Amino acid sequence: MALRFEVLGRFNRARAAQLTLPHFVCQTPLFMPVGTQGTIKGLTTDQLEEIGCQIILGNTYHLALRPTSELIDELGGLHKFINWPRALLTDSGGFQMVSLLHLADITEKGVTFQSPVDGKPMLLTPEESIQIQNRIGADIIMALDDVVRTTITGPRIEEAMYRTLRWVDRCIAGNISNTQCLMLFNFLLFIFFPWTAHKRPHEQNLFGIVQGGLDPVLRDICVRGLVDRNLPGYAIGGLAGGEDKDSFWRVVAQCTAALPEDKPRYVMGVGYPLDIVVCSALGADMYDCVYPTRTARFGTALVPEGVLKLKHNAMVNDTRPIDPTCACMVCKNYTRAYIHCLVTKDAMGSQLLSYHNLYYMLQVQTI
Ligand code: PRF
Ligand code: ZN
Repeated sequence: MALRFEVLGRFNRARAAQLTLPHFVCQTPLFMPVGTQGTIKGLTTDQLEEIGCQIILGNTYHLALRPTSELIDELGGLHKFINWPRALLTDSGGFQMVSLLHLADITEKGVTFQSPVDGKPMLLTPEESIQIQNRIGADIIMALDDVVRTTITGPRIEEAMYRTLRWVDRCIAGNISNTQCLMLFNFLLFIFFPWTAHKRPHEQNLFGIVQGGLDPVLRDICVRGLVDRNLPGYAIGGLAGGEDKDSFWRVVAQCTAALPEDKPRYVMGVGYPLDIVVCSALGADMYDCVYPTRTARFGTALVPEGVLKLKHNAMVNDTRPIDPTCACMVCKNYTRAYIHCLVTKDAMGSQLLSYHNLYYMLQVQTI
């Protein structure tokens, strides 16, 4: 296991912990901004460090298409490629395919989809997802899961949960065999060409993902199955897809209560400030979401009262900062009137809003 998880303090079910990863020592609860292609749209890695970002998320599916995992590997791994010294996590790709490409077809072998590059059918298997993630080199890699919307009912939920458990075994086996091959390769490389050895696959942590829709019996089977496999961390998947808050929080409460105390718990795709506070109170530690940066590109700022729409006409001559209580660089230097003027007209508008929104999220995680 290439991580250490030390709980530093508890309040009822909530905990604050130190998560030591190969590239960074993180404090939890933590929020991971999503950098689909490796980069967070509109922000430099220096700015991300400046606002206290500890770990960013990349997507296997997008990175495998462009620039390709082979190229990232050849150029020394994703950390080096994007110039990010801190921690990285890659998602396995299945969820992105199913959510982005309605034509994706899931069978026992894997997920088949039409390549957006040349339209040819492509198959992503659990073994391939792991191989790609091993090449990318993130600190945390995710098992390929069979994701279904929580709003559907019937036998498909059960099928997806059991398939997720079968696929996690293929991911574990693939990760072990790639790791062994690469360790041997690295050893030989180190003996003959020590300056070229950069791959450290044994320092990656494979997390399993709990599925099972809104059904407590299925969630219970999945949690137990994953805990038996003794993985370094566990994610709660299949949520934040249109179900009501009560059902969503109920599933999180059930899973966090059953997952081990001494391992990190990651709720996938969650990024509304309220959900982060509630899930952290229920004992979750990690989150990711495109919401803060996506909503910034639509001209919306996150503020303690909720949201502030910078496109609104009322901003035309408003000389206050986005949030007078915020200590970020944007709120210290720019007025709402200026950002209103830029928004939709100049990339700087969404860059400034993304900076503020991520700063806000990274403050929420420390409350
Ligand atoms: N699985 C994976 N990635 C995800 C999710 C999931 O269930 C979600 C939750 N809808 C967000 N991202 N692999
Ligand atoms: Zn601010």
